[in-house]
Amino acid sequence: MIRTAAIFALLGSAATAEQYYLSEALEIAKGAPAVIEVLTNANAECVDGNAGELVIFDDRAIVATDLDGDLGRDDSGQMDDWVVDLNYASCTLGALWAGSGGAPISFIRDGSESAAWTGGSWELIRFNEYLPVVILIGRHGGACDSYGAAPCVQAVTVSDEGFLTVLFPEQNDR
Ligand SMILES: [Ca+2]
Repeated sequence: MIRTAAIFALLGSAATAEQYYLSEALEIAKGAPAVIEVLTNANAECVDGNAGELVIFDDRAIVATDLDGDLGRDDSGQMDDWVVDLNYASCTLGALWAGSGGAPISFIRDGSESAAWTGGSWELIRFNEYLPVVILIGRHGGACDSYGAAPCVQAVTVSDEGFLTVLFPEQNDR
């Protein structure tokens, strides 16, 4: 039994390694104009930079989720908030955006409202059921006024107020 589970685990990780390109990527989120815009712009960046075309090499590049806490779904039944993480995409002739601080990660609310930060990873947490989720983004240490690989994390909330994050963290006055 243990051996069977291990084999399935291997198959699971292999399935995410399949590459695909812009046309297939657009199919994943065709009801979300802001996702289409982010992907189309990334492809244009590859073309304009003579770096080929956009290639996505991991399913974590385009994820449907709930960011604003409304648990909304689009016409096809998918969650209507999205994350497009270019850490899992590249240009066919080489990455243009991957640096020591990661790549642009776009967060899209209800398919249409988007904001992006450059980072290496992201995660969602929820303080409690009455609050929207909190997006945690692993940023370049420079964004925390430290060295590049220092653990630097930014928190963002998504709600009717838009994308909110602390602008002046050094101010502790009430
Ligand atoms: Ca939503």
